[in-house]
Amino acid sequence: MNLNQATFTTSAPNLSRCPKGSLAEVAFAGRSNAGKSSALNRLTGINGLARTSKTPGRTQLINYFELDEQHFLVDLPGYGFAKVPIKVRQQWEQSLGEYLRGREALHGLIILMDIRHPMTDNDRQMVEWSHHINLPIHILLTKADKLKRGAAMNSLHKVRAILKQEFPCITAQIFSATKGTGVDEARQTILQWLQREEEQTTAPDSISP
Ligand SMILES: Nc1nc2c(ncn2[C@@H]2O[C@H](COP(=O)(O)OP(=O)(O)OP(=O)(O)O)[C@@H](O)[C@H]2O)c(=O)[nH]1
Ligand SMILES: [Mg+2]
Repeated sequence: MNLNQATFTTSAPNLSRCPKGSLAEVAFAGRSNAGKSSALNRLTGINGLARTSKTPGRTQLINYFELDEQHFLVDLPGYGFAKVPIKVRQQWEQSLGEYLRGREALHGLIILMDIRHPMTDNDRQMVEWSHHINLPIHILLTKADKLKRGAAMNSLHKVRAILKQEFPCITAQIFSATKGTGVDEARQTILQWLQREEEQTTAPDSISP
């Protein structure tokens, strides 16, 4: 499987409108403006695949990108955008909750946080919620190019220290869509999650009588 085969499939307003035939998918979540769409473009190597914007809150739908008919990358709407009306926000939180809890094909969640201010209250809520439902999580500390190497590593160590204490299964790395920092590491995690289904479906053969 290759991430650079991604093509836009559909935009779904809620769980019931998400594609039916998905066996495995990896979703990207994070605050508005954290760099989800930029990361998707960088990781697939396809400029303009996911729309990026300087205006936070641009992506309001669950955007699906197909790798093949059964494997998808998913760009989720950003959270924590204060200017979104409360009703819209509540509706979105409900849709997001339904998606995270109810989507069997969801094999892992990439949570993106701006490396300059990671683990905001909203981020923590997202992490706690996803962790609670046993969803594998990998954190990308984005926009690492905005900090000097030492400061970026400092932020990574701080986040890792929190994770070690509270969420030992969750991993984190630095990332820059602009410079390409951390792309290989992130791709490895995503591909591993996407391929988990095949391992599970082939496993019973080896123990059959
Ligand atoms: N310097 C720098 N800027 C970045 C990076 N990633 C994203 N940006 C910028 O941050 C802004 C937001 O990026 P998006 O990828 O649209 O963010 P998003 O998380 O998809 O935002 P929403 O869809 O609104 O939730 C854009 O102006 C990007 O160019 C990065 O690695 N480095
Ligand atoms: Mg976006």
